[in-house]
Amino acid sequence: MADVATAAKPSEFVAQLQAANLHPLWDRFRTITPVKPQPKDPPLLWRWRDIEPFTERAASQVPIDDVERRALILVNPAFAGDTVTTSNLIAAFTVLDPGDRARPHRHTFSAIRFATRAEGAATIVNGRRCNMHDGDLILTPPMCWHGHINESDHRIIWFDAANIPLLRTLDANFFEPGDPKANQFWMVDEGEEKLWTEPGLVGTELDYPATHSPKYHYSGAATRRLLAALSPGADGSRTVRYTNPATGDAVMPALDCYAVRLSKDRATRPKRTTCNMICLVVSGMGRSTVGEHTFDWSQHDVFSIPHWTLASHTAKGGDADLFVVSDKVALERLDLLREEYQ
Ligand code: 1HN
Repeated sequence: MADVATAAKPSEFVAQLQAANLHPLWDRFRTITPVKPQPKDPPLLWRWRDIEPFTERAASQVPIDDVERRALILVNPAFAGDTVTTSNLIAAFTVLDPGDRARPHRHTFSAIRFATRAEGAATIVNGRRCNMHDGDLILTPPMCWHGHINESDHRIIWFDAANIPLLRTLDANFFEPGDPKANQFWMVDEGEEKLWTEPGLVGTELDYPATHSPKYHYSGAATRRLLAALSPGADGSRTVRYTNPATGDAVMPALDCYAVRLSKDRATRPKRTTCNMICLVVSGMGRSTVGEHTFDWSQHDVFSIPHWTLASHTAKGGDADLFVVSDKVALERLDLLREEYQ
């Protein structure tokens, strides 16, 4: 029995524990072990028509030589001012004027570009030139050197995504600048990218990293052909996963990409998953219900599907294509992926 006269009151006891760098588990067990995931963010839609004027201003006010990248990041205010789109992920739009070069660098986070209006731009990845065409996906895997160039006569815009917030949580980010004056960086052709353009054919003596896709450039035209060839599922949707051609796995260690085609007026079955997703509307129009929110979207709009939030999508007026970037492979590798249909 505690000596009632001398026992500290619970709050005093907790204060004394805290002063000794100890916490009681009993008063915070439910907080630190919630019965299900608790996303910080409600889903959010960013409309292209609201973003576009800022891309114009960024291009005219921010000289590319003064900055690492001229990108506008889509931020959810639920992260209290932190630069996060949804848990583990950020998305952005990059704008480059004719002649602009975004200098070479490399880093441990994984990133992608998806060409929305980027005809005439190129990303150089590890000495391979990847010319951007409509709907192309270009990977910049961990620690691969990359820089961007606009050699067209018009302003170009593409969609970016990266797992920077995940690497910040893990505090595992390393960054190395390249030499901004090294002209030879840009003087390359497609190089070894040609080794990875024929599906199902792999050179037996090739030396390539097993940790991410050895293919960096995925053609939009090929993606659209495959989407058209697939039979729609029961809910009218078709999904293509971008994969590492050497292993069949996700393209990068903690960033996973998908192309989805929705059939007109067919709602997908409401689903929730422990992974986080950011959806770019590639073409068409439609409506998504994500958690408590319903969004009407059209081309170049972006919306988030935070983890463990029910989502259903419907194309309106015709079919619609979405590009989806997610942390699904990260959850899979930790054996934390759970998916549920309503
Ligand atoms: C990024 O890493 C690059 O490395 C470009 O080329 C744009 C936008 C948001 C987050 C990371 C790049 C980006 C980005």
